[in-house]
Amino acid sequence: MKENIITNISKLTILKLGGSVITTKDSFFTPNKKAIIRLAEEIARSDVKSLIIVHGGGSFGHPVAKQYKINKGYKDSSQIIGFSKTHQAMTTLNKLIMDSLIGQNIPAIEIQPSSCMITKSGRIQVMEQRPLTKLLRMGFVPVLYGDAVLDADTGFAILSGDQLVSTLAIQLNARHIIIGTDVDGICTADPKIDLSAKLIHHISLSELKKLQPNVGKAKVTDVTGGMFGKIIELIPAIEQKIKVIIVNAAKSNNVYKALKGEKVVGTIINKGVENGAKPN
Ligand code: IP8
Repeated sequence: MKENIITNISKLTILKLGGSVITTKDSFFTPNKKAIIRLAEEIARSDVKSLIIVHGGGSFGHPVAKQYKINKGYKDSSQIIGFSKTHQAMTTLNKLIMDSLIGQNIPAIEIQPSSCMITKSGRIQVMEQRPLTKLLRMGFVPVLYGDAVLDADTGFAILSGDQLVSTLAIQLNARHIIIGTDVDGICTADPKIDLSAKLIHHISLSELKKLQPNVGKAKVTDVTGGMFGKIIELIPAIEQKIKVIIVNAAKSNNVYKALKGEKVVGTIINKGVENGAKPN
C-alpha cells in the first residue's frame, strides 16, 4: 500500500479519557461501563479520521501502583510482582475500552507503553513511534494508557497518561489535545472543595502558570497528581502551540462536540490568549 494514498495525520487529535470518568475512582477495580460504552459511541459518531486515544488508570492502576510503591522506583525485589500487577490492572481496564471501541467499529489497536517506552527519572526517554505513525497512516486508532514502565535511573516508574498525551502530541505534531475529565474544565479554585469556583473558558499559558497552585490535587489514590499533575504535563505541548481543550467527559456529548470542533463547555488553553483568563 502506498503511504500517500492513506490517512493524512497532519490533523491528528489526541484524546485523553481520564481514569475518573472510565472508572469509579474511590472503589477498587471498578469500571464505569456505562461511561465507557457512551464514550465509545461518541467517538464513533464523531467519525474523526486521525485519532490517538490515551486513557488513565483510575481505580485499576493507581491503587496497585501505590501498594507496591512503583512510582517511587525500584527499591527491593518484592516490588517486581507489583510492577506486573500494575501493568495487568491497566491491561484489564484497557480490554474493556478496546471491546467498546471495536464494538463501535472503531479500528482501535492497543499499544502497551511498557513494551515500547523507557523513562529516565520518570520522563519519557525512549519511545518507539514507528508502529504508531504507520498505524495512524493506515487509519487505525492507536490506544495507549498510563502504565508501569522501566526507567533508566530508578528501575521503574509510573508513566502517566498525561505525560504520554503531551509527548505524543509534540512528537507527532498533533493539531489538538482533548482532555476528558470529571470536572467542567479549569476553574478559579478547586470546584470539588470550593463552591465559589468559576469555570475559565479560555486561558493563556502564562495565566495558567499563575493559576497552578489553586488547581485541584487528587483527593483519592492517584499516584500521578490529579488536575494539578495534568496541567504541569500539558505545558510543553501548549508551548509548541498545540491547542488543549479540557471538557467534562462524564457529561454526555462533550467529547463528541470537542472531537467535532463544535462549541462545548470547557476550558481552551492556547499559548497566547491576549486577554488572559476569562471566568464565566
Ligand atoms: O491515570 C497512571 O495513568 P494516569 C497509570 O493517566 C497507572 O495518571 C499505572 C497508575
